[in-house]
Formats: sequence, structure tokens, C-alpha cells
Amino acid sequence: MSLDIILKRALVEIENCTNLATLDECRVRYLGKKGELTELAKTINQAPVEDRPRIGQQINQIKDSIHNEIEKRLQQLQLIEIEKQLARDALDITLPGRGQAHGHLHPIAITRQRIESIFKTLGFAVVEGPEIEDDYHNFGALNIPKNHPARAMQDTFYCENNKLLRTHMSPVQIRTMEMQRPPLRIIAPGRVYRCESDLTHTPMFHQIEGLCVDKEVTFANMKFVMQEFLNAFFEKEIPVRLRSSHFPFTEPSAELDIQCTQCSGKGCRICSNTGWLEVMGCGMVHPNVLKAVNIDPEEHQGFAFGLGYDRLTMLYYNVNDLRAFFENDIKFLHQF
Ligand code: 2U9
Repeated sequence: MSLDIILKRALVEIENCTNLATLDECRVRYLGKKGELTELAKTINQAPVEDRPRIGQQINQIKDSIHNEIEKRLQQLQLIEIEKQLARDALDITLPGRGQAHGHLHPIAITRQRIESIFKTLGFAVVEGPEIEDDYHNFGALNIPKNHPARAMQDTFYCENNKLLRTHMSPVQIRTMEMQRPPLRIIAPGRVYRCESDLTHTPMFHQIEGLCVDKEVTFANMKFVMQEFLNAFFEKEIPVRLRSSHFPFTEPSAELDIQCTQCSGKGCRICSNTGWLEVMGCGMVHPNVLKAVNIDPEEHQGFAFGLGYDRLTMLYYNVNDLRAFFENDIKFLHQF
């Protein structure tokens, strides 16, 4: 077969190769050890001696041409492969991202922040203190005598070394008064612990207590501050009533009811048909408590109050099961 024909056929075949594999097959077919041109070169000794150099030269030229064509086609096919790969792996960078789940505050934390901000506008500072307390700060300094039922084993979690988990926020206020002289306007929000657990009580719950100590502080001042706070908290004028009560650390003492936020006083399941909800306790600081922190009750008086803000959160958000706040069901918590 003439060398020209071989060359033409090879060029057409190279051109027709559509992928790297067929191109390599083509290379083996023409240039490989057993390829057509290699086999042809082996027959050169059958030609007349004087023709052999020319035939040899021609075979080499054709080999070179085929080799060059294969190289050219190889580069084209490689480019096509890359294009194909890019198309396969294409990213649509205009698609919106998956987005990040935002964290958010727990409803009880939102309530605490709201209460703090209301009392800050009323001139109160926020104070903190330890959750593990001693008997003196939790009870003794607060005029709670040794045999008082609030100290009983069933109410208080006792730890080692005569320590206990604070049962209310009052010890934080005792500690503040030990360090600061009146005038004093403080609130102490935080976790408190009592050894009780049922439908309406959890062993840990949240309290805010407040204290105002100054010269000439009155029960009327206290009532005004409580009313201002509750109006701001519930974002409306809220009817309030005080019922006389008794606490060891205040005298006189009162429990404060608000008109039921659910039925506006008509009577419903939430207020047990009374039209009222008890939300806090309050009173004038007992002289013995002031004396315990070296404040002269003849010179200074104070009012104090305490409230559980888990329940206020339930009322504000219309949640009727306290346990929902402590189960950490993210679907529930996401709603706030
Ligand atoms: C000092 C002096 C007095 C804080 C007060 C109450 C009344 C009260 C309860 C409300 C519901 C606790 O969460 S609750 O169970 N609290 O009724 N607390 S007066 O009196 C103080 C505090 C500190 C130095």
C-alpha cells in the first residue's frame, strides 16, 4: 500500500477520534511496536538497496506527521474533556445559601431582660450573687428564726459544709447591703432552688426580688413602683389589689394580685373563677433585717418585693403549662 494512502487514512481516523481512548488506540495502530508503519519499516530490506534510504526517510516523515497530528488532536480532546468536566461540576453561585439557624433567647430570659429594663428606668440597679449560700445570708439575716418551716429539710437543698442552694434572692440583697450604704435601689434576678416538684412547682425556678432603702420610704412608694412595673410589663393599665400577708423579713407584708389577664376579671380557669391572680409578695423591710446589716431602722426604711417570673412569663405569653419552659423542646422555644 502506498505510504500516501496510509497517511491520508491515518489523518482521517485521527480527526474522527472523539475521545482520548480512541485516539490512543489510533496511535498504537500506526506508531506502536506492532503498528502498521513499524511493520512496514521491517520490510524495507525487501526493497532494492538503492531505494532503501528514500523509503526509510518517507516512512519516518509519515511517522512524524502522524505523531504531530495525534499530538494536536490530543490537545483538542484534552480541552474538550476539561470543558465537559467543568460543565459536569458546575456550581450555580447565584443559588441562595443554606442559611444559618439563628440562636435566640429563652422566653424566661426575655422576661428577665424586660423586667430589668423596666426597673432600670425606675432607677434600680441589677445585682448578682452566689447560688450556693450559707444559712446566715439565706435565713438568719432575714429574720427567719431557727425553727421556721422555710428551713425544713423538705424545702431546702442542703450541700456539704453547711452550705445550701439559695431558696430565694434575698441573700443577694443582704450581701449588697453589707457592702453598700443607703440610699439603695436594687433588683436581684436569678435561679432559686426548693426541694419541691409537682404540676406547678419545679425544683429550680426564677425569682426577682427588689429592694429600696432610703430615708422616708413608704408603703405608698412601694405600691406606686409595683403598679408602674406591672403596667409596663403587661403593656396596659392593670388593676391591682393588695392583701395583707405575713413574711418574716417584711412588716407589714402584703400579697399583690393583678386582675386576671386572661378574662379581665370575669372569672376563668386560669384565675380559678376569682378574677384575680397572685403575682408577688411585698412589704416594708423588717427592722431586724436592717439591723442585721447595720442600718438604723429609725433613720432608714425600705420596701421589698419578690416575684417568680416563670409564672409572669406564662401569663405574658399565654402558656398554661410551666413544664414547657424547662423541657427544652426547640419547636416550642422557637415561637418566642
Ligand atoms: C431583704 C428584705 C426583704 C423580699 C420579698 C416576698 C415578699 C415574696 C415570693 C413571691 C413569690 C417568693 O417567688 S415567690 O415564691 N416573695 O412574697 N419577697 S418581700 O423581701 C426582702 C428581700 C430582701 C433584704
